[in-house]
Amino acid sequence: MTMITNQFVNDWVKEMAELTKPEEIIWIDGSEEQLEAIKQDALTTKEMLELNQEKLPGCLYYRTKPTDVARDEKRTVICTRRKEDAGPTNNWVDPQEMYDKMGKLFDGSMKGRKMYVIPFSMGVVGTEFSKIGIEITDSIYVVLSMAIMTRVGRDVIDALNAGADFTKCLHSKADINEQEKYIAHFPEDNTIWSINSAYGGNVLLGKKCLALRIGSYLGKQEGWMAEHMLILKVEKEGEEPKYVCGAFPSACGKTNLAMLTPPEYFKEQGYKVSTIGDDISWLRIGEDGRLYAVNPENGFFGVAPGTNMKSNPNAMLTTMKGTIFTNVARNLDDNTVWWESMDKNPPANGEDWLGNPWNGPEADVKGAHPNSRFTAPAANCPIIADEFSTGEGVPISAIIFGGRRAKAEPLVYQAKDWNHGVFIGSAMASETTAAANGQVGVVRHDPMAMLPFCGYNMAEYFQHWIDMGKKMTNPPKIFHVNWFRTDENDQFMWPGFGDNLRAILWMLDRCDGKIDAEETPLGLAPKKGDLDVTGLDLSDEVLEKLFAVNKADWEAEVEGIQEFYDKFDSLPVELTDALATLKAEIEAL
Ligand code: OXD
Ligand code: MN
Repeated sequence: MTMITNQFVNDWVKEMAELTKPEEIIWIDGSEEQLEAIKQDALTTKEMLELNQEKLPGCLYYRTKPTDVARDEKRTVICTRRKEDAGPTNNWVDPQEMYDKMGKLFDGSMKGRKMYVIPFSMGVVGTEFSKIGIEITDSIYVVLSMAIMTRVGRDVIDALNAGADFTKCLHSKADINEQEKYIAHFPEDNTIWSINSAYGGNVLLGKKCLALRIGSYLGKQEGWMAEHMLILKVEKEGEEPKYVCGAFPSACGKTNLAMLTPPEYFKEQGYKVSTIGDDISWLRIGEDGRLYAVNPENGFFGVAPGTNMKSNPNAMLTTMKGTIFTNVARNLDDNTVWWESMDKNPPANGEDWLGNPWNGPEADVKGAHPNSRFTAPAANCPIIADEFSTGEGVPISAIIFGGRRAKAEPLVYQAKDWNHGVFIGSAMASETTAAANGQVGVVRHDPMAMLPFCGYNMAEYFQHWIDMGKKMTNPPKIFHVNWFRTDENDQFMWPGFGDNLRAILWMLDRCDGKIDAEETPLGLAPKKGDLDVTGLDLSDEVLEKLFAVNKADWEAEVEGIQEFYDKFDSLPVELTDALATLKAEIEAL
């Protein structure tokens, strides 16, 4: 029974049902009873398994096909009428060609299955930032995950009935045939089609597809920004809270940074950190000329391996209830989950992510897939900030760009101004991770950590950044960080995790104009003594190496940036000028 009186919605759902031919149509209103009944269906068919309900109440286990464990960038396409509107960094297909091709795959793909219609909102319904979508799917995993990751409920339906515009999202797992897997975006039609995958990043269409690819396109049209950024709140007792955004490529520690625990030394001084978002920011300019951010999501889709009570206790506690675990290992003794480095006690009576018997202490294969995930409600996070649930934007003091770089990139430096910061973001590179299919550990250019997520031509995206800067009277300061620099023995030199707060506090002091900085060819670096390293076992020599700007490394970097820039027909002159300046300064070293 439809609860929707919006004729556009009903017509579209009818059309999609005629195409996919499901046995039954179920409208999702987000009520607990409805989600519980659907969950029971998934348990009956064994699509999902229930975990130990005493230790992990409300938690479920889910496994994807071994060929379907990460985002598939080769099969992700942007379908604009003109190829140049998708730009040189996106896969492009003509929209009609893609509709025809995928239409054939969707034809009858839900025969004998239930079709779920999920009205959802990214952002709090009724706020300036909210955007509504409707995802049609034949996967219960998608229904239950969307109920965690987005806002699903009566108020979304009311907004649609009041005439709200919406993004049309169609998903079918079909036969999960990787040869016919496509994740297609039609920004000019506000439409997303995804078929033959059941991995979160390809099928939870509110996240990467709507909130970033379609979102970035809408942002360009409407004068706001959709970014691959966490949002963090830093408070010191008796002082105004400060807010920071950070863009890092997938699986480079955004969730850890977003939930960081301050070292004792800083706690004693009254510092407190809380989380607003761990993956996506939507940013708008406020009347006061500052940049305001919200997290449009409602949950965390985090990488499990490496998460533990030391590296990220807040994430561990977040996943203790109402969470879906995907492709992790199972402990068959107590029906709980395990992943690499969760603790030092892998289960002997276990099952790996492929479902094979797995004796953890003796196994020579991993128990969990490196890109195994938890899907957890943000409300579970012990340090979630109040501002998360109001959905009102928070004023951003600093934007951090960062990558995973063994060499070249110093621990932290500041851009000289907004445009220089845009240059630094555009020139970002990082080692690839297991979050996307393909080789791991290869350095690739990933501007603003948006390479896989920008829904239009990146040259125009850079221009949009420059234009946004012009509209702000008080823009955030921009910084670059690298927590991952290694020494001659390939050992990390910086402790990372909670100690990253030290770099953030230096940034905030810079934002407040409390301290000076040192000019380097890359930007503005901390003056000796300004980065508080009290209590760290870090020699002056190592500290120097963390900040070193090596001429040969940077000659190669400049060449790499030039090569990346050469992909574009034209780029904003602010960026090509900044590259020329950098080149000259490196040559002068
Ligand atoms: C993610 C990703 O899942 O970036 O957040 O892949
Ligand atoms: Mn991400």
